[in-house]
Amino acid sequence: MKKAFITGITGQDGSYLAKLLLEKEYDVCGGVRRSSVDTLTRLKYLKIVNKIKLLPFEILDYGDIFDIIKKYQFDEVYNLASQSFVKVSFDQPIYTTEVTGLGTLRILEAIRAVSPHTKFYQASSSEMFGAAVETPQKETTIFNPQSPYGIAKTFAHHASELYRRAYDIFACCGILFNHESPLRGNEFVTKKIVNAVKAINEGKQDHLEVGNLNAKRDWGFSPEYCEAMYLMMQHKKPDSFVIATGETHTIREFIELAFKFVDINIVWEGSGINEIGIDKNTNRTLIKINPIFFRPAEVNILRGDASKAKRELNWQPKVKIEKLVEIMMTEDF
Ligand code: NDP
Ligand code: GDR
Repeated sequence: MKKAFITGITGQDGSYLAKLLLEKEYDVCGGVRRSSVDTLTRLKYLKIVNKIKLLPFEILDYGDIFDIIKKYQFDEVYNLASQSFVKVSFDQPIYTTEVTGLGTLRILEAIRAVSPHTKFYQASSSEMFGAAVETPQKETTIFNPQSPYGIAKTFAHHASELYRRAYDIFACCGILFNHESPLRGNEFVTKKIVNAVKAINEGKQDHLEVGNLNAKRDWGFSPEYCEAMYLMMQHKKPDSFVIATGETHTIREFIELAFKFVDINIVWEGSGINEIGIDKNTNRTLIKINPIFFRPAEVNILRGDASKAKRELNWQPKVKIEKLVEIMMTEDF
């Protein structure tokens, strides 16, 4: 039985990845940091919390990481722990870099020192492309990050590739574009929209406030992206792969699709921060712009080219935006 360790197991991807590895009959361990509130809700929702060995884990603490990596001698470590909210990374750049950047290096160092046979997966991000120098973005596209989060992920990505080259560690990097699900954190734009549309439709919320409507993202479905992580770790050699749908859509389009799901057609009026979204039938204002959701620097367009993953891993995304909206509008978490 293979033994895997997932950092960030309480998050969206960590939960789905744990489920996938359990289905593949792995012995799954997960790192959980201490909290005064219950952070196991996703694992409980998926009914897998009792099948996982949960280990106290803090990615800022090298001693903690070293002891775990030395003691368990895992076959595979998936590093998903991160301060993953781009907007917060502008408010807490040093903390974000400690967790998301140096955190990765701490794990790589422990593997190098005491468990070099362990395969390592790094959760790299399309945010590394930032103000992208070409579209679509692929593995060879130069990074141009636009946030402290993007910079920290770029550092972690380079560190992972260096440990692969310099120390022969099986270090894979999945350059994953945005991926969503019912388990997505409430602060990310897709889940925020879906929650608001449901609440507005049930008369529990007056309207939705968002930031930049025109940013474009390549949105996929988290469980499918976790399958790609697993496939990378089973590949004959460690490598880096873009994982994306190849389609890009604006925040505006996502909002329109979510409202359409509850039979509300949105029309837009005005421009800039005065733009509003109106219910075509009732003329009621349902969407407003609030500048507090703008970022000091924005990533305007991301669209990935996953041909390498299709070719070498036989990985294909099936869920595109319409289906994704349907899944998120239908399933409540
Ligand atoms: P989430 O924000 O849902 O989960 C982040 C996880 O990291 C949580 O389990 C959180 O624990 C844990 N964590 C945060 N800080 C620490 C810390 N100091 N020590 C230990 N654990 C910590 O992220 P996702 O599941 O969406 O993403 C998984 C990974 O993939 C992240 O690294 C993210 O940056 C990256 N990524 C995500 C993409 C996406 O679209 N979802 C795209 C590309 C990359 P807690 O529950 O206690 O907060
Ligand atoms: P992102 O995701 O920054 O791409 O990072 P997020 O959903 O936060 O933002 C996507 C885009 O939507 C715009 N936007 C808003 N965003 C939020 N959160 N709230 C709003 O009200 C709002 N209005 C407009 C943003 O400006 C942005 O352009 C996600 C995270 O999962 C990262 O960890 C991951 O690495 C990348 O995806 C790929």
